[in-house]
Amino acid sequence: MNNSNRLRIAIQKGGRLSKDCQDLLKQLGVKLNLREQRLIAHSTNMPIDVLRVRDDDIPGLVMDGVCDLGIVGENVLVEVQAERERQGVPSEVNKLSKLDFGYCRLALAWPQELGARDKSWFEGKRIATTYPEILTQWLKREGINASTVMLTGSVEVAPRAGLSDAICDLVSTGATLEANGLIQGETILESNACLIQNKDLQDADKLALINKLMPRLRGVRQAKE
Ligand code: PRT
Ligand code: ZN
Repeated sequence: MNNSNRLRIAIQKGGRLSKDCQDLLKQLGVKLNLREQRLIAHSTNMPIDVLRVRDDDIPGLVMDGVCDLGIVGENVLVEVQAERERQGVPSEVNKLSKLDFGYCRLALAWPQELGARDKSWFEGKRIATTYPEILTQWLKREGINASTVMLTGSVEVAPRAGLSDAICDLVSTGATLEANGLIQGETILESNACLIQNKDLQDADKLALINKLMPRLRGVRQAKE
């Protein structure tokens, strides 16, 4: 558990969500002394410490109470949750808010030369993905028997490299799929960044600080509409 009396927030260190997270904290009035290489940034005007880590680590840090809050893509949250549930490790969090950045969808895709295909084509196929838990649950729901090939990067080249028949990957503009000669199929998850809280957080001062920040967050979101 985070026994420090400062509210600890986990955000992505370097990646697609980093700048939006830093901008959001600034809009909430949290002043940070950010030094590039530092794991922890201390706020200079509020009892807040920001932990900068890989996005994949954020749900676990919040679920285990190492951090009180975290900002992460729902895609990563759902994947980690499913994995931990399967392992019987605590996997619940309080989802405080959806955020207005990091939008993407997790979608199936296959080589263009195959043309249009429906879901039944996936029967018996190998699908490369960074999200095996979400994909496996979807395949089960759809009653499709297919195997997953776990890749943490370069998923879009897997069919061409002969590693898989199809892929299940994050898409935002669709340019990466197109550049790799892939057709986009069914979306299996829509995702935004979201703000999560450790579900056992009881420290009154921290909860009071969160209660002070939440109306500001709603204000920031409304101003964007
Ligand atoms: O180092 P670390 O582990 O922290 O970062 P990472 O490399 O795992 O993640 P990163 O920074 O790439 O993405 C962080 C989060 O941003 C993701 O978990 C999503 O919630 C969100 N996000 C939003 C995206 C995209 N859009 C996205 N387009 N994450 C990845 N992509 C990739 C996708 O995997 C594919 O390679 O972008 C490519 C497709 O983009 P388009 O525009 O060509 O369709
Ligand atoms: Zn990651």
